[in-house]
Amino acid sequence: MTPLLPSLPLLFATTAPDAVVDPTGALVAVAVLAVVGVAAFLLLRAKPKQRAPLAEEKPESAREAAEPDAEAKAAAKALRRAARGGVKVGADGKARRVDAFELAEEEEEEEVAPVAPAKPAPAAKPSDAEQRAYIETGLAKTRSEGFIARLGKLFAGKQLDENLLNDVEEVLFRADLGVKTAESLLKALKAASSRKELMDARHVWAVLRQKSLDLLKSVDTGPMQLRVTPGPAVLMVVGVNGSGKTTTIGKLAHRYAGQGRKVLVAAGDTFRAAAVDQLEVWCERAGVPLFRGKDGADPASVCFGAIERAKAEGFDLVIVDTAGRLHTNHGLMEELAKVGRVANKAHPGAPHEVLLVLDATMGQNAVKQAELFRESVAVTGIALTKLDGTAKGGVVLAIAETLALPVKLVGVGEKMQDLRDFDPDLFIETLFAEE
Ligand SMILES: Nc1nc2c(ncn2[C@@H]2O[C@H](COP(=O)(O)OP(=O)(O)O)[C@@H](O)[C@H]2O)c(=O)[nH]1
Ligand SMILES: [Mg+2]
Repeated sequence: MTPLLPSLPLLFATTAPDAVVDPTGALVAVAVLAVVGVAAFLLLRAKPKQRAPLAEEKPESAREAAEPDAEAKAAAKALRRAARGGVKVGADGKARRVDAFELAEEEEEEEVAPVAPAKPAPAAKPSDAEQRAYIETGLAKTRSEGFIARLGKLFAGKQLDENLLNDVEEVLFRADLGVKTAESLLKALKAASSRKELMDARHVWAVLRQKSLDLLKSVDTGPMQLRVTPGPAVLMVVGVNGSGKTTTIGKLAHRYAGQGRKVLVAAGDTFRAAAVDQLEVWCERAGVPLFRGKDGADPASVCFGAIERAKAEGFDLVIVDTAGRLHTNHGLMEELAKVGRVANKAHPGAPHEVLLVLDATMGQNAVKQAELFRESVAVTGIALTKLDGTAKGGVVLAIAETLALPVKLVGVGEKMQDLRDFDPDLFIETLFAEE
């Protein structure tokens, strides 16, 4: 037996040395661990209580993002805050606790704070560089994918000869320039090449540029005439659905209101309820009032009412939106003609401008639409929209040559400021700019 006894501690020493070698020490260690554990447990439980107001902020704001009803959410939040008080960061940057009463009072003050009425931001006149940048954006696709790109490839490093002229002819006739414009440009090139022995790319571009500019200047381009005495000036906006009438009206309202003019918009597209709502959004953005008739009202009566109000209240300008589609084209054209007649009855001389909105992406179809519209209303100018999204920028030339109508405005995007006065020199210079 005895030889076994000394070996017992040894045996335990290899498996659990401290606990068994010194049982008193082990007991002390267990007691210390227990005390530390209980203290830590108590501390952890106490922590959320101490930081209650801050700890609750987070889940609350997470809920805010998910809750759809903003007003109900704000009211509930105010109640919760008022009930428990909270923490505020003062001007000195230090946090301090505030009681429920103080917080509730502050919340109330915030709610009744007056809201400044929406005022249109002044529409600053764009600088030359800005104007250039916009037109470059508008013509980027025509230059990189349209007829300009195709012509560029043909001329690169070559002299103009009979073969090349045949290729040029094909490109011009396939472009959205219209037959008349393509013929005019080709004729100018042939005439120039017969006068000159050799014509390289530079000469060819110069001839095309000059001929195109002459075409555009053959119609009376320039800003719209919208200052009349006695006022208001009346601008009627027509065009097929989706061409960009409402958007253009919003942009124009913003522009003229920004120039300090008193603008009233008339919701004459009574055919679609959604059209009036869309126009209302644009008017709010532009900070101008909208004159709307009853649902399904006669567009001519809306136009009449708007002009009467404008006369009575001293407005400078009335912009009249119109429908773009009825059951038949004939019905639409009749309706537009009537709106024009009634405007004239309400205010002799009105409408002072009839702006036809054409979607540039429609190319030659836009020209056909214009031919139809001008049979019923005396179109005075074109707003060519969506130039930014198309390679069919050449349609500007077709409009001048085929319709002899001036392009007055170009739309180069969907934002408020994306509408520019048409500048023929800048347009042609940008279109035919050499790399
Ligand atoms: N990219 C681009 N989109 C435009 C332009 N003008 C209008 N649009 C868009 O064309 C669509 C139809 O415009 P809208 O004003 O409702 O046409 P309406 O039916 O003639 O009143 C909308 O999605 C507009 O944002 C423009 O100049 N450029
Ligand atoms: Mg519309």
